[in-house]
Amino acid sequence: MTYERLATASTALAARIAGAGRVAVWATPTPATVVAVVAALRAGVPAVPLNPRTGTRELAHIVADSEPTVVLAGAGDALPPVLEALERIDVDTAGEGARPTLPEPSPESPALIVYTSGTTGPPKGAVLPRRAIAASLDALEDAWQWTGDDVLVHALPLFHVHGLILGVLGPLRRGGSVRHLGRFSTDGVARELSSGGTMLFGVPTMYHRLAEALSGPGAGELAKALAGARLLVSGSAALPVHDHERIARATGRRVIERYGMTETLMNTGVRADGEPRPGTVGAPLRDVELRLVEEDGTVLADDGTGPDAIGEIQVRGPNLFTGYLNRPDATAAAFTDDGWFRTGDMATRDADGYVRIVGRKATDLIKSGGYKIGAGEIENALLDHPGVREAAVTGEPDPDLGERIVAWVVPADPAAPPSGDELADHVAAQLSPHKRPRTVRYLEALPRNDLGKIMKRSLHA
Ligand code: MCA
Ligand code: AMP
Repeated sequence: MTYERLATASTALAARIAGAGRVAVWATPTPATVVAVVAALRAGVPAVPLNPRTGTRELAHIVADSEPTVVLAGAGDALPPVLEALERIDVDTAGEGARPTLPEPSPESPALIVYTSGTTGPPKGAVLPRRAIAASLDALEDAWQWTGDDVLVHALPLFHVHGLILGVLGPLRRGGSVRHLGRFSTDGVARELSSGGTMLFGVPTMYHRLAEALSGPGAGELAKALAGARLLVSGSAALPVHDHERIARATGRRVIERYGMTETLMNTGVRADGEPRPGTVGAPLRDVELRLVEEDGTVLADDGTGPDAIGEIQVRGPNLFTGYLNRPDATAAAFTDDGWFRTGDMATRDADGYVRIVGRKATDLIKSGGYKIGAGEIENALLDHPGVREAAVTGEPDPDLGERIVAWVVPADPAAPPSGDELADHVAAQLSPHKRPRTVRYLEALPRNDLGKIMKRSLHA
């Protein structure tokens, strides 16, 4: 799709949705989604990107919470019943019409509402103002010398920050291009990078699969394609050093990492002209203030914090969200009194400012395939299944997904426990397929302390 076509189609759609309170976007990896999001941005109407695979319970929550009046979808998309009450507009990627200059909404006005999981309860809607998106993308321009000549290749879903903001709005802000693979494949990456692609964005699971393919048949083509890219960037979770090294050995090229969060967009990154250092996520990006804070509130010094000094990453800057939709309590809890956002990520800092993420404060947050998943939401869904009496969910290390969701279940009837597949299907249908347990373990009782709280650490023991 050319810029000309995108401008015409999105302006025509913007005229139709102008004045709507919020629009939901059925975010398939297609040009229709791009036209829909751009139209919403041009109209100044906040867009709520929806994962088309979201299950009934989670989708009902998102719709009730964000109250969109319109849903934008591709012409052939079948929408679930919960969206039927909304006005549906089929996105016409060939839409025609005049192209009046639309007024630029204020920088603080909400652009996108992106749902993200916490440790307990259903996902919260992070309200992202235009200012944050612009600031974060411009900081990446600075860090990566990202220009209109860049051709970005990726296969990230378009309902999260990584794929939508970095992966689509990023190239648009620079006047560059994007080639979305539709779905991830190592062949697709090789094909696009060897025919003009200059940058690859992906989550660690994708780089792990590239590392695997680099030792299989057809490795030569893939290695050449990766070696020819200007930048290979990984984010959304930690890329294990082992995969960093395998890719470097096979291609002579180093993957660089950046660290972000739905609420903060991008915080740190290794620069294009910086030293790639596996195991680190680089230094704070332009205009991002970052500090490490110990449990007792002590702020670690910027310099001289050795590798043993661990603290929670707190950030401040124009890249931050404005708050969680309808959740002033959660918003207040996420910030310190002086406006620092508590990320919950634990890190150390090298002498030159490179940040190393070493863990997470909450054990009840799981990162699987680059998706953030709360143990609590899965436990609640499992408890809804008639065959489950008690349930606890943990994450276990997984070479492909980073972490794998494990469900510990006390069956209602020990003689006839629900199968692992049945429970996985149940969670996929209620929440999302990527939240389904990959392993189910059956117990007679969950280990609890004197207060009745489940002791998750003893589960693994
Ligand atoms: C399997 N499937 C099922 C079931 N079992 N569906 C329903 N019920 C079941 N019981 C389906 C899946 O939906 C999927 O369908 C297929 O089987 C395989 O699924 P799975 O094994 O789960 O995943 P995968 O296809 O191997 O996906 C790996 C992936 C994916 C491509 C790496 O995890 C991914 O796209 N991750 C990106 C996450 C991301 O963008 N995170 C950014 C958020 P089908 O094959 O048809 O699809 S973080 C962020 O934005 C911050 C700001 C940051 O820092 O970036
Ligand atoms: P999300 O809420 O899905 O936006 O995920 C944000 C979280 O992903 C952060 O709080 C980090 O825990 C994690 N994350 C993102 N990028 C990286 C990275 N490069 N290395 C390690 N963790 C990361």
